[in-house]
Amino acid sequence: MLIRKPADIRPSEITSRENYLSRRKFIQSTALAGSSLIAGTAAGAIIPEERRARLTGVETSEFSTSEAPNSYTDITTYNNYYEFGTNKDDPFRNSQEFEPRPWSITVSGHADKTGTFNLEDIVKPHVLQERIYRLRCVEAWSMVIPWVGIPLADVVKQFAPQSAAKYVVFRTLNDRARMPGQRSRVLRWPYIEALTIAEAANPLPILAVGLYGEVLPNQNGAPIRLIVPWKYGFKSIKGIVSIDFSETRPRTSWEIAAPHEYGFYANVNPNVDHPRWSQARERRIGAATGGGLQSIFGAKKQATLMFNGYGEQVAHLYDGLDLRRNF
Ligand SMILES: Nc1nc2c(c(=O)[nH]1)N[C@H]1C(S)=C(S)[C@@H](COP(=O)(O)O)O[C@H]1N2
Ligand SMILES: [Mo]
Repeated sequence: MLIRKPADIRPSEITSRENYLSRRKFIQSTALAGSSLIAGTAAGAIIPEERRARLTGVETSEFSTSEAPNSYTDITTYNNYYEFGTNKDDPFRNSQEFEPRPWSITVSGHADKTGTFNLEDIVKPHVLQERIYRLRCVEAWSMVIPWVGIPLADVVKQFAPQSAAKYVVFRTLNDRARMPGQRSRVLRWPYIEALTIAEAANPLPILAVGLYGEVLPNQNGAPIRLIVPWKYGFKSIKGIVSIDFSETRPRTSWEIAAPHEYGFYANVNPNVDHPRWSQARERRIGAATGGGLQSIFGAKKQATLMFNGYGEQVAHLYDGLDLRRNF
């Protein structure tokens, strides 16, 4: 009998999406029953280097949606990652040679702990969590994605920001030899994104290191990327190499590219249209079309929710702010 390491066995080989969902329910119910076998250990997260290796000690989260996740194929072949090209299948096709290890992150600015840290040392103190989140792209499509990651708020705390730190600024790797899409001037490189310190302290944002219980694929932003579920997808920056605690608000990538179309806040808002299209509805990638005429014209669109449905957790962050002006 051929015996393989767990890391060599892809979940797609051993489980269908339906099995994945029922296995999740099982994990949730046993976690509720107080099993410490499945819950993450205090020893902390370890991210294997091998592609598609399974992550261990992953806890579930109260913040996960119960909506059915998109398929692994949808999530890993329909991507925006302009560092690897601008077509939806370019990141999948052009990122396979990318080596996301070794990886370090430089932390700078108004914080007690700054310097350059190995990825492992940043992630190790934390317990991995699965967060099944809706992702709403500014292009009016959406997916449901089972990320694995660590709360951004905990990572921010780890570096002890000072009172002068008003924004947390993230940058992607800038290396046109490794990221062929950077030879094009479609965006100013490196990709840059930022959150206010209050947004970064909210429990929802995570730094994702995994997908579907496995190590994060390159096209989804390996080895580490931000996820901010109430904002348009472009805030969720991939391939992060630096975190800066800044007193001033930077101009972010899409703001620089088209300031009248993309603002700093980028909160999902069905009431504020993009200048060139409506944001009221969205197309769920991979949604069943039901056949007939609908399958010819594509899946029916569904209503977009204010703050992508996460208003209960985040609306208070914008009290008194005119969201039409601060788009
Ligand atoms: N560095 C970088 N991060 C990025 C992008 C990008 O082009 N470069 N695209 C953004 C956009 S527009 C979206 S919708 C999400 C897509 O994430 P996914 O491909 O993992 O679904 O990544 C975001 N993060
Ligand atoms: Mo996007």
